[in-house]
Amino acid sequence: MEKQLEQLARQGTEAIEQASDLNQLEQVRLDLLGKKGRMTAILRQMGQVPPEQRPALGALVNDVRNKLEEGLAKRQQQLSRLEMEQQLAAEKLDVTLPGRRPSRGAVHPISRVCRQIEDIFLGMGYSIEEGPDIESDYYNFVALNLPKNHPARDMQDTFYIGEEMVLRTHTSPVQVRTMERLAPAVPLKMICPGRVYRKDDDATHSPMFFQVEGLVVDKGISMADLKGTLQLFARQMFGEKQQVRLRPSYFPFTEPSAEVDILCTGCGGKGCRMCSHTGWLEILGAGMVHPRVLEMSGYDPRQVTGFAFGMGIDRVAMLKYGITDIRHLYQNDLRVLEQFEGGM
Ligand code: 2U9
Repeated sequence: MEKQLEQLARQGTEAIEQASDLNQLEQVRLDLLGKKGRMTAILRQMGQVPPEQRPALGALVNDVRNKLEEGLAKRQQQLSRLEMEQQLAAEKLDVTLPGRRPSRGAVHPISRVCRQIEDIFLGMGYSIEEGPDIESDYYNFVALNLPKNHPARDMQDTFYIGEEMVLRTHTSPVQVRTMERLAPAVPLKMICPGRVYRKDDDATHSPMFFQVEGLVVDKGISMADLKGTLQLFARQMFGEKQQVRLRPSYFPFTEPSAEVDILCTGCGGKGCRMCSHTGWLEILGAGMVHPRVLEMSGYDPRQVTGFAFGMGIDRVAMLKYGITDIRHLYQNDLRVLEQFEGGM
C-alpha cells in the first residue's frame, strides 16, 4: 500500500503538470482524489492493514493527499492566468484605428423633387391634397370629361380592377374630389402629388410613376395667371434665368390646352442631343379647366374659371439630375441612391 501511495504521488504530480487546460485538470483531480478515483481505491484496502501499521500509513495518506491538492491548486492558478491572458489577447482592441463611418442613408430623388415642388406651391398659398390610388371609373374618367367610349380613354393604358374600378391613371380625381368638397367656395388653390399607374414600361415610362397636378379655381382666372404661375415655378425649380413656352395642345379636361416647355437644362437653349437640338424640353401639360368639368364638380362656369396643370415628378427628377433611364429611379441600386446623400 505504501508503494501504491508513492506511485500515486509521483504519477499524480506528473499528470497535474501535464494538464494543459482547466478542463483537463479537473479530469485529473477526479481521477486522483474523486469519489471513484485512485486514492479512494487505495483507502479501501485499509481494512486489511494490521492495526499497528495504520497510524503511519494514515499519515502518509494525508501527506500524499496534501501534496496532490497543493499541486492541483498551484496548477489551477497557472492555467486560470493563462486562459485569462489568452482571452484578453483575443479581445484586444486597437483604439487608434480610424472609425467606420455610419451609413447616413439618402433621400430618394423623387422624394427630393416632390418636396421641392410642394415647398414652391406652399409658398404661393396652395394646399396639398391626397386621394386614393384605387379609383372609380367616374372620378378617374367621367368627371374629367371622359365618358365611356371616349376615344381618349385609352383602354390599353389603364389597369382595370373589375368593371368600375381602376388604378388611377392621373391624380386628377383628387382635384375632382376636392372641388366636390369645397364648391362653390373660392379661391381653390391646390396641388396633388402621388402615384399613378399606366400599362407602360420602357426607358422613359414606368407602369407606376409619380405625378403632381395643380388646380386653381376663382373668379376671373385666365391663361395669363397660368403662364405666370408656371414661369414662377420654373424659375424656382430650374434656376432664376428659366423661361417657359406654351404650345397649343389638346386634353379632354382643359380648353384651351397647352404643352409647356422650359429651356433645355442640358444646353440652356443652344440646342443639344438632350433637347433634339430644339433648345426646349417639354415638362408640363396645362390648360383652362373645361367648363363641363367645373360644372360636374359643383362650380358654376359662368361665375368662376380655373387653370390646371400636370407633370411627371420622375421626369422632373430625371431632367434635374441628368438621369437618362427612368428605371434607375425604381431599381433601388445603392450606387445610384448614394449619390443623393445629405439634407432634405
Ligand atoms: C381637373 C381638371 C384639369 C390636369 C392636367 C395635364 C394637362 C397633363 C400630363 C403631364 C405629364 C400627365 O404626368 S404626365 O404624363 N398632364 O398634361 N394635366 S392639364 O388637368 C386637370 C386636372 C384636374 C379637375
